[in-house]
Amino acid sequence: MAKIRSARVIVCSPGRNFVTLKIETEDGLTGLGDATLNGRELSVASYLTDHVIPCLIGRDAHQIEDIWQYLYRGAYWRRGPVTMSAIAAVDTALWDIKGKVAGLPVYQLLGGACREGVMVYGHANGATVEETVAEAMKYKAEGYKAIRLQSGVPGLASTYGVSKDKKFYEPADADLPTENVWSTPKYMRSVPELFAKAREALGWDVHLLHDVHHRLTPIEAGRLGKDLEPYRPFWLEDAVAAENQAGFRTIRQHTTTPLAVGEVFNTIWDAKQLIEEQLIDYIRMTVVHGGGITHLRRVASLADLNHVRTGCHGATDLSPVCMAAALHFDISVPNFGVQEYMLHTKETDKVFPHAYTFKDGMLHPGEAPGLGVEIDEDLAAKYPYRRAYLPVNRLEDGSMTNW
Ligand code: EZ4
Ligand code: CO
Repeated sequence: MAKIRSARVIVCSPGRNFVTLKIETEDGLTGLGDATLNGRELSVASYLTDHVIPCLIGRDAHQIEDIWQYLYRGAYWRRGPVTMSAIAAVDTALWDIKGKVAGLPVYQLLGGACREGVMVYGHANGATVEETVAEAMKYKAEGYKAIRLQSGVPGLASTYGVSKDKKFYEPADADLPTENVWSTPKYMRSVPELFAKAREALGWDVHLLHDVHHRLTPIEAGRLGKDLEPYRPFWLEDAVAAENQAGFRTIRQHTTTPLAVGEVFNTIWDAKQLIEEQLIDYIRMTVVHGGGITHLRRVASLADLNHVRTGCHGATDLSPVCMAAALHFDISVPNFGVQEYMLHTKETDKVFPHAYTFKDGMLHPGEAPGLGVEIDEDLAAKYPYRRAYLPVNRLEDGSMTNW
C-alpha cells in the first residue's frame, strides 16, 4: 500500500505553457504526470484540481488500473481531450511512483527493453525547399536516422511546421489565434519537389517524413501519396482529419505511401476502425493525450494485431515528463515504429531535469527509478502561465478550414 497523501497541479511557462500533476504518497514518494493540452491548459488544470484530485486522496497509488477505470468509467461523461489528458497525468504519475518504489525505471515494469534505443525523427524546416534541405543536411550530420521535412509553399505567407526559430517550433504563438491562409493546389505542387530535392541531397539511407496537418480530402491525400511514392517516404502524417475513419479507405486504395495518424486522438475508440481495417501504418497517439501509459499500451496491443506500429507525437507542447513516459513505452513495446523528437528550450530542460539522453539518432530513457524526470518548482514559479493559442486557418476566399 502506498497511500496518496496529496496531489497538486503546477502550471508554468518556461518558453511555452506546461501543466504538470504531482502526486505524493504518505511515505513521501512523488510521481509526475504531464497534463498539457496546447491552448487549453487551464481547462485540464481545473479538471484535475476541481474534480480528480479530491477523489485520489487516500487511494493506493499501486492500483494503477483500478484508478484508471475509476476516473474513466466513474466520470460518466467519457473521453474527450480534457478528460483524457487529466486521466493520463494521474496514470503517468502513478507509474512514476511504482517505479520509484520498485527501484526500477518504468520500462522494466513494462516488460523490459526490447530494443537498444528509440529511433527519433528531427524537424527540418525552411521558407524554401533549398533552406529545408540545408536544415535536413544538418540533422543528418548530427546522426539522425529520420527527418521530417516541412517547407514554405510559394504563394502562401505562412504554413504549418515552418518557423523563424528553426529548432524550437512553437505554433501557439499569440494570445489570440493568428490567422493563416491555405491553398491546397499550391501545397500539392510544392511537396513532391521538396522530396525530390531532399533525396538528391540526402541519399536513400535516411528516413524522410512529412506532416500534412489535416489539410487534405481523402482523394487529394491519395494523389499526394502517389506523387511521393518515388521518394519512398517513411510516412505521410495526418493527411486527412480523421473524425470519419472510413475516409482513409479512399487514401489506401490509391497509394502505397505509409500513413500515420492520431496525435489528436484521445482513446482507442478514435483509432479502432483505422487499426482494425488496417487503413494506417503508424498510430500517433502519445501518453499525455492518449489516456496515459495504461491506455496507450492497450492501443499498441490492438495495433500490433493489425500490422500497425507506434509513432508517438513528440512536439514541444508535450513536456519532458511526457517525453520520458513515451520513451519508457517506446523501448518496451514490441511494435514500436519511431518517436517524434523536437528539442525543448534550455529553460524547459532546466525546469524539468531528466535522465533521457540522445545518441546516434536514438533516445534512451535512462536507468533512474521511475520515469527519471523531476520538476524544479522554484524555477518553475519564475515562469508564470501566459495565454497562448494555436493558429486558425482559412482558404484564400476566407472560408475556415483545418489548421
Ligand atoms: O501541431 O503539437 O507532429 N506534430 C504536430 C505538432 C502539433 C502541435 C499542436 O499542439 O503536428 O506540431
Ligand atoms: Co503532426
